Amino acid sequence: MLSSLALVLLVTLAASDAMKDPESLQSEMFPPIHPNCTQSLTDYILLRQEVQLSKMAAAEEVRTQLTRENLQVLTQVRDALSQVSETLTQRNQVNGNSVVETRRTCDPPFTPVGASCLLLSLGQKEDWASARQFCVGKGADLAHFSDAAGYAAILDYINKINSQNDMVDVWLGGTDEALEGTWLWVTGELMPRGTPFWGSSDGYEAAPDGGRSQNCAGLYKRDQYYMHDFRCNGSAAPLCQK
Ligand SMILES: [Ca+2]
Repeated sequence: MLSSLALVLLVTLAASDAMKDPESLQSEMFPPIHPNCTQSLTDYILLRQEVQLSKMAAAEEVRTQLTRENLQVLTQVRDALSQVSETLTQRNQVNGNSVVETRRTCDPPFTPVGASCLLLSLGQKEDWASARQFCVGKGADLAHFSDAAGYAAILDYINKINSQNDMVDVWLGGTDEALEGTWLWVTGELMPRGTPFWGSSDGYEAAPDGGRSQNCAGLYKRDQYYMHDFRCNGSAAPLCQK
């Protein structure tokens, strides 16, 4: 008897849940913010958006504050650097030194490139020794560089001079004539090796790869002016530097 009563009670409760009206379901899913307030769903969503917007505004304020602080730090760094520069200038003046110009002035037809003056004689095609002689006659020598920045500056200059994109290779002041495999600049310094300086022949073996038959360094137009070892009696345009 007792178990029958419990069964009836359970069935009644289940039926009352299933028959809940949509409004009471909605108020369960989106309860009003205030118990005495009967908000519509739209009001509730608007209120949520308002809260979200005020959070975003607070975050924006934090970001603005950070930007202001960064600007302050950068201004301090700039002021400190100008102060150091001013002090150095004053010291140089006290010691009677003139401030060294970083940019060279070059007599035409040489062009200032970084700390040196360059001349690419594009219409002139001769062997390596003659090209070197041509540069020496101009008070210069065939060009050399020690790092990627120097190489990039030279490439930039060559591409400006060769704006017509002529298929002209360019001689550099580098050779392994004295000792096969030991590449030296005309200054006696070791030439840089590997990338990004030396190219490869038709995408195969990396230059320099010509052995005893190729002992002079140049920039190979067909390989985007990467460095290659050429036969010294080949023809290319002299790139002079002083
Ligand atoms: Ca060689």
